[in-house]
Amino acid sequence: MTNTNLPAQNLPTQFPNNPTALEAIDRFRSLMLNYNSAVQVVTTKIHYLDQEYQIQHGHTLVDSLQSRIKSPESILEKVQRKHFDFNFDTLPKQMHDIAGIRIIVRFEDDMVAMERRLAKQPDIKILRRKDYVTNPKPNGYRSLHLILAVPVYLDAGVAEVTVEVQIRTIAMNFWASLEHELSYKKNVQHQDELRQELISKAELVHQLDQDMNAIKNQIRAQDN
Ligand code: 0O2
Repeated sequence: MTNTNLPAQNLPTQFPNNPTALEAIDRFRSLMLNYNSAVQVVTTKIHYLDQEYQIQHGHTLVDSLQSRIKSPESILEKVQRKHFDFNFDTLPKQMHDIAGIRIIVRFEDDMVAMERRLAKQPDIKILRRKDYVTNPKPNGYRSLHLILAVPVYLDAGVAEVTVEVQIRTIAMNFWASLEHELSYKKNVQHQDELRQELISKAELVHQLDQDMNAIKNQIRAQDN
């Protein structure tokens, strides 16, 4: 997870005497603290929901969980790319993936079960849902993205903080991690051919997910 403490040695020498800059740093730190708190709240809920599911069904829902807070550089890059205003009041309303949690499950059915359980939480609102499983991206990317609003209790009151939750199978995550590597690496030889290969492998991954889900259902049907 990103450390939001700014290294003191990188600050210009006039910073200690510049109240506006110091206030901006404090506001940025407070904002990042809200996102950190929201990630902790949602992560704790997911662990609890997973343990409850295990008691009910005898096996877990979550294979693994990852979380991150976007780095200041990455926030700035997105602000510029999407032409957002860079202002502490509007930023949280425009950028919803500053805090991100990725839930990796084994089967497509487990994605549905996890989404249902999250949606039932009375203190969580689902603001937006992007279903890249039913409607994959042209490059083959599959995942379910939810933008959640969660309450964070502060001295000054309750802040509603957004967290992007991505729910994927292990196979979808395996594919996405390699595609991400290809997208971010410069000067890769045969990039276009590799992209085409990944598009066809995405279909194999999808077929594998469906087959494994069906086999799992047959195995578990014998328990009843
Ligand atoms: P990182 O390193 O994961 O933080 P929007 O927020 O809706 O205005 P955006 O940002 O395109 O537009 O949102 P979207 O489509 O929900 O995707 C955001 C995140 O999903 C990305 O975050 C990736 O984590 C993941 N993602 C989306 N598309 C792809 C894809 O084609 N390939 C892979 N590997 N991942 C994808 P970041 O900030 O780009 O990166």
